[in-house]
Amino acid sequence: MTQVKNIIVVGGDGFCGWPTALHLSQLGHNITIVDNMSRREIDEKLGADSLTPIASMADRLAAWKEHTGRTIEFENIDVARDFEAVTDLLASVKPDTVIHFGEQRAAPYSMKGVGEKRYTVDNNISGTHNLLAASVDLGLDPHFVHLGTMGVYGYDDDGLEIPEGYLPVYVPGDDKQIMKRDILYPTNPGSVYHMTKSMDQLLFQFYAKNDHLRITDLHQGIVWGTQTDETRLDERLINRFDYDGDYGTVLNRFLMQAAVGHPLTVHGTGGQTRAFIHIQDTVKCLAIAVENPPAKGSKVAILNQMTETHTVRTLAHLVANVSGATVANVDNPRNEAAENDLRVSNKTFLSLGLKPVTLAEGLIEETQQIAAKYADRCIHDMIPCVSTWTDRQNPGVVMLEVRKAG
Ligand code: NAD
Ligand code: USQ
Repeated sequence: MTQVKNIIVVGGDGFCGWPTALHLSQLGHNITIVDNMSRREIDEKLGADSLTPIASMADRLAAWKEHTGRTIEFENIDVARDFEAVTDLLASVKPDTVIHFGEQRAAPYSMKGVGEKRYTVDNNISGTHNLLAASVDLGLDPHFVHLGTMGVYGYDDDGLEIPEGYLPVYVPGDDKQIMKRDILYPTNPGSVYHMTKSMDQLLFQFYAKNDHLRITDLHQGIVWGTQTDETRLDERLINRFDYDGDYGTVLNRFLMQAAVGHPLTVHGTGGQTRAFIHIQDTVKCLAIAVENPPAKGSKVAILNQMTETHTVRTLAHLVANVSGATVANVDNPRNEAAENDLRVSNKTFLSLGLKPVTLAEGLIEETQQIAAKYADRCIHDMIPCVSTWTDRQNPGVVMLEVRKAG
């Protein structure tokens, strides 16, 4: 490590934020976690819970101190709603780096209803903007590292390798000369949640241009796995494991479904190709990003944070092979292409030294063992994906609307 940094980890109680905070603390940095615990509250409201028993923040931090002697600070702040607290925090910590994980991150949750759509937009856009605006107002110059998503690119399936954020375009000028411009890759989000990540991109573009903030936007693929080197140290440090129809992501859902004897719920044909990364690589990528801020005055650095692509049906068959689970093709509750190809450039992380952990049986087994160990905590009613993208997919809603109109 070159230099000890003061790092604020917004969303540091969450699935990616918690192991990242531990890893950066282990590397010697001074960490302040900021979280409003909204994720735990949403679970309560949904009647869901992490499959793994996650300790309270106080117990997590005490366990970390016991094992490493290191202190991680914690501030319970809603970065979207409490601008004064955000300002006070930035003024007192004077961070070298602000890592921003603190958004509502489930696509199905963001499509549940008008309340969830509005909450997702208000929370995600205001949170991002408050952090940027407060930094500028205080005259601070932290490096912003934001967790964006591969989903902003969309799944057009035209064979093009998805570049890292920018697309070179060549346009004829008035005098017939061809002019080159690097534009943000045209976004094509597939849910209200993914749309907020597209909107975040414009906030970053503006603040990098106008205020010369140094910003890295990590377009991350679907994260799978549970444990990292640091969370394995003690059960009180265990990471969360979402499996419910709103927050569970596909591979972890399949691993958990196999552990509890539920058929693997492949949406449609399972021909959807998506980008994936293991949680251990997520924390490594964050450490690399923290050490490599863009130069002041340069455009937003956009890095594709993924290590491999797979179709949903390939994953289902892989999990079925190692576990003996059955595969069920269910109606797709989402409005998405049934089949797509996906080629993605991730050359920056590879050039900065990332050695990807790819889908290996060992890792799958570890995650499966975790799922099996806590299988008795599974709330079976929470497994189906019931959030639909359009009224068409949910005739009950249409009928309700018709009745209201009548
Ligand atoms: P998570 O829901 O587990 O964690 C997010 C955390 O942010 C939660 O602890 C929540 O309480 C907190 N939070 C939300 N709004 C807040 C607010 N207004 N103020 C303070 N704290 C707030 O999600 P995650 O899986 O850890 O994802 C973290 C980030 O990474 C998200 O921005 C997500 O979009 C992105 N990402 C996640 C994945 C994935 O597969 N999990 C993939 C790509 C990108
Ligand atoms: N799917 C199934 N069966 C299931 C669950 C999902 O077939 O039981 C399918 C979905 O229809 C979709 C694909 O699997 O085609 C991925 O779904 P997902 O829930 O694993 O991932 P997604 O909704 O895209 O969101 C997750 C995270 C989000 C992050 C995103 C990265 O929740 O925060 O931004 O992955 S990416 O997908 O690369 O945009």
